Amino acid sequence: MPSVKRRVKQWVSRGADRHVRLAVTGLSRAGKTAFITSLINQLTHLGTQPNLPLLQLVQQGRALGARREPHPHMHLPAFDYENAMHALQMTPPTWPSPTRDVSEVRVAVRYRPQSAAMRALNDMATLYVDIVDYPGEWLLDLPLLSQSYPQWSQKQTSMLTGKRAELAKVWQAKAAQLDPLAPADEKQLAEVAASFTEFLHACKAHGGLHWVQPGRFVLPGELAGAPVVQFFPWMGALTDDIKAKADKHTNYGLLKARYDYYCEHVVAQFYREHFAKIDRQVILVDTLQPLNVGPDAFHDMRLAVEQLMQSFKYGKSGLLKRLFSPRIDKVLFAATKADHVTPEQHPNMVSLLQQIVHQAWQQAAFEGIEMRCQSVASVAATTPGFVDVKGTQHAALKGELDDGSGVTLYPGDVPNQLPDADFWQHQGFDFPSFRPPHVPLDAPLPHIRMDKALDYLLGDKFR
Ligand SMILES: Nc1nc2c(ncn2[C@@H]2O[C@H](COP(=O)(O)OP(=O)(O)OP(=O)(O)O)[C@@H](O)[C@H]2O)c(=O)[nH]1
Ligand SMILES: [Mg+2]
Repeated sequence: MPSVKRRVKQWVSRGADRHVRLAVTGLSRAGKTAFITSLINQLTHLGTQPNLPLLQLVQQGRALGARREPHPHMHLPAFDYENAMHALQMTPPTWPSPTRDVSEVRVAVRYRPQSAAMRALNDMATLYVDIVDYPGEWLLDLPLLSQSYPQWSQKQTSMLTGKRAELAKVWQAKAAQLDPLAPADEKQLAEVAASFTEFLHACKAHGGLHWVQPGRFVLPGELAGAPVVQFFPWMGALTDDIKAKADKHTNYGLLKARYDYYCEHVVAQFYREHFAKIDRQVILVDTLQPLNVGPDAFHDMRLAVEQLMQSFKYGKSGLLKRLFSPRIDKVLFAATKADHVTPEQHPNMVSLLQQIVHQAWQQAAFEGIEMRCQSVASVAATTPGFVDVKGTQHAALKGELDDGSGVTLYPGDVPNQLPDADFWQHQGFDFPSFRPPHVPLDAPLPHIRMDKALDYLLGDKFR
């Protein structure tokens, strides 16, 4: 090929290639690793055994194939797809291990362009999808950027009710020993901070309470053990005298200095470094687990989701706009683990999620961001069917429990709106955790509506 023609072709080909940075988040155990693993798995089977009938690219016969490629940001850990798949393909299969930090993976999807003009120049185009997994807890820290240390401390005090207040007693007793104006005792501060961090973990583990601040304390990643994650809210009285005299060599002053440092170098830094570069965002919400636990857990999940949404409320002169130029144009809220309930309950899952999300969404200025709610099972561990009870057919699920025993059950009705007292008293809801399905090595993972999610997130990029 003459060199000018070749260069034109190369140039056109580069023009046909696109990039999209897709971030996946959600509170811990929401299903992020399973979602990303399934997403990669489904895409890499596009060329051989497509399992995405609702993806328009597949319907139009334009999908050619996909493969994983080295991700571009070498300072970020790689999303561990191999290990996740290894866990799912073990005998017996197991769920991938929990993850604690941000990670990234790139998938290149080859397809035939849609427009005749593009096709005349190029028979193939590539969409590079960079997928980022980060803990939703990190987004819970956004309000810290507009609160001073005393204001944040006051807010924390007002949140200490019910179960949370009970769990807080140990660290509060330790903090009460501190003299705010005494020379900073780093050892003592570290001990109270450790006790405060244990309290945050206990809120999640024992209370089913997910709204925890600072979010990095429960998922510190590389910051574990650093002084920047060794502070706690000041619960004692704050007199003007303390505020005036507490320089950074005092207990109170050092706590305040660490808080300020955390806001600037951890929270703001996350928004500048990671959040600013996201094009599309998936927020995974496990709506079923809090229904299993009870009203406090459900209320708390709602609070946490509302808080997560604040990160998409840029406003004209909002805090986030001042930090960077946000570019997210689509957000998908997905209610995960839909295979835990029978298919006729899926619409209820979606309307429940919509209720959680919409109230907050409608009141806010989310200019230029499109939003959708849907339900999804990244890796379907059950098969739906019917059981005959005295001559009547009832919807049921078949699956394997963690111990390998097979069960057929009906876990309960999902409320289609925010559950009221009556729901908690009478209806109840109970589902076990299922073992992942046995999948042949070369087959794609079974899922529910991953294709619909992909079509919403990426469909318009396959032009
Ligand atoms: N049945 C079913 N269970 C799921 C599905 N996705 C996730 N789970 C369950 O939820 C657990 C948590 O899923 P992960 O994908 O590890 O969640 P995560 O958000 O990455 O969790 P962390 O890394 O701990 O923050 C899994 O171990 C499974 O038990 C699904 O599609 N179906
Ligand atoms: Mg994970």
